[in-house]
Amino acid sequence: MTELRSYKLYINGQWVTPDSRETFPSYNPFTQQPWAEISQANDKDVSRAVEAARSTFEKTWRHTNGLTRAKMLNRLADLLEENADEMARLESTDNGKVIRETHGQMIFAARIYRFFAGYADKIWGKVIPLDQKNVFDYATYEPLGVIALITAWNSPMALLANKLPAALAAGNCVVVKPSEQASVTTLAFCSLVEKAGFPPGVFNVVTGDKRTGQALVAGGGIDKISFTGAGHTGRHIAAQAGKNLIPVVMELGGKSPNIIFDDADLDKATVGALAGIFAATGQTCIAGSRLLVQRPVYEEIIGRLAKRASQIKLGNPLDFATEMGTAANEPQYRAIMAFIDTARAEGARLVTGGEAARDGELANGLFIKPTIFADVRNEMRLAQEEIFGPVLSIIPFDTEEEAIEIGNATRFGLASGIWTRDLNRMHRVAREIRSGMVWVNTYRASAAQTPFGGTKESGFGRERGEDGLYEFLTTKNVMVDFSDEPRDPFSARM
Ligand code: TXE
Repeated sequence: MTELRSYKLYINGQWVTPDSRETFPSYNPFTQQPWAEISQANDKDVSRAVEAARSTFEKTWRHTNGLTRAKMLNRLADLLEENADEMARLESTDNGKVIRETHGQMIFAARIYRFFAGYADKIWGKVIPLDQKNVFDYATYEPLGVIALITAWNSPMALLANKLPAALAAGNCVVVKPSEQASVTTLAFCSLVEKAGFPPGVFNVVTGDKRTGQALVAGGGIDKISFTGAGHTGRHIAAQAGKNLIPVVMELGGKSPNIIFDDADLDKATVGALAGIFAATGQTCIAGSRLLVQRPVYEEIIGRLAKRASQIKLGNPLDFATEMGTAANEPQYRAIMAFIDTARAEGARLVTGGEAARDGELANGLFIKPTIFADVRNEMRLAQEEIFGPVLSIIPFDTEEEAIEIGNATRFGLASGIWTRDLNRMHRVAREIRSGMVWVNTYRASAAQTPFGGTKESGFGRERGEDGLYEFLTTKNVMVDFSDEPRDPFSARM
């Protein structure tokens, strides 16, 4: 057996042994063997990280000019690109996502760092004209201080890139808590942050299970939390943040409707539906997991999807030819398989997949065949719960109104897709759908410049785009009276 990679905590620019000396293994879901040893941070470690971030923020970082931050962020983007192969290999080994996706995510992450580098020296304030003469008023945007960034296992570096560059461009210090299921890339990233020139204490990483996250959220000393993960965890974190009166950004789950109308370009729509659910093995919050198809093209779309889904190549996530990887970890694998059983019990029609894949090189991995259920009713659990796996529910509809009604009949509101050639319909449906993001004749397309986030139980706050920057800034208003006369509130002449 190869030796495990071993990681300590990254606090104040140093690798630190955890107070408890406790460690835990990280498993490779392709082999189901441990491959890395991760440190379990307790509340003392978390306090040290928060104190380091606070002290750096107060003493130096908050006075750093924007151009300096921009240079560091651009350098970090360069380093991420230069190290994309290695970082992708580490991430695919840790969470089973195929390397063609993790590699693309590293390059896209670099793009986000560059986007926010551009903002770092352009955080303008504004001059506000008032009613009174001889009063000058201006507002400035200032960093909040210390930000806790808590991420999930499905795409650790991409999720971090949705938060970190904006937080740093705005002039904050951070403490990052990656998922205990996939911490390795966030830890490997520390050396890139260091090489990019960020001073010790600006970027800190504490690893561990949910106790570490709880210590970070409850321990005090932080000014905001940005969280990506499960809805039930988000509720705990938001409740605790409420007690401490600190703001939160919540990126939670989804059950996004992907709607194909009968006038759509069916070639494009088929590929979009397929990529919408089977990319990332369905383990993405924006998965187009509810496919709504208008009746005249319903059976045709099912046929096309079944054919394409059964051809998806499962295999070693580290092989660039592999198209779909494993479930990211054992609990997730079991949860997905349980949903497949539920779908059968609920009476949905299994079109393809519906079982584990174990042939040849797949034998030891957590593989699940791309799975499609048709004739799903929107009230079924299959259509209401976030499965977070390669399981598509297809629901038929007749009219545009019905598509909107079904599309919105969910407690989530993260993303949605519309496939049509009718311009008027496209605008009508985009307006009526309750989701933070709408794709038209495309799905799961990303850009650094556009705001990412959801409504309803999918969360609140935005990442990326200009909105993402302002999540990490606070507004200060300054009012200057430059008249020569005193404004005496007790004088009758006032
Ligand atoms: O999430 P968790 P997990 C969904 C998806 C998946 C489920 C579980 O449905 O099946 O979430 O994923 C930390 N206080 N998504 O286990 O448990 C935890 O240690 C503070 C949606 O990853 O929410 C980890 O670092 N922190 C999703 C992080 O929170 C706590 C992406 C996320 O863990 C904590 C991934 C607590 N009380 C999964 N409890 C999306 N929106 O993209 C846990 N943590």
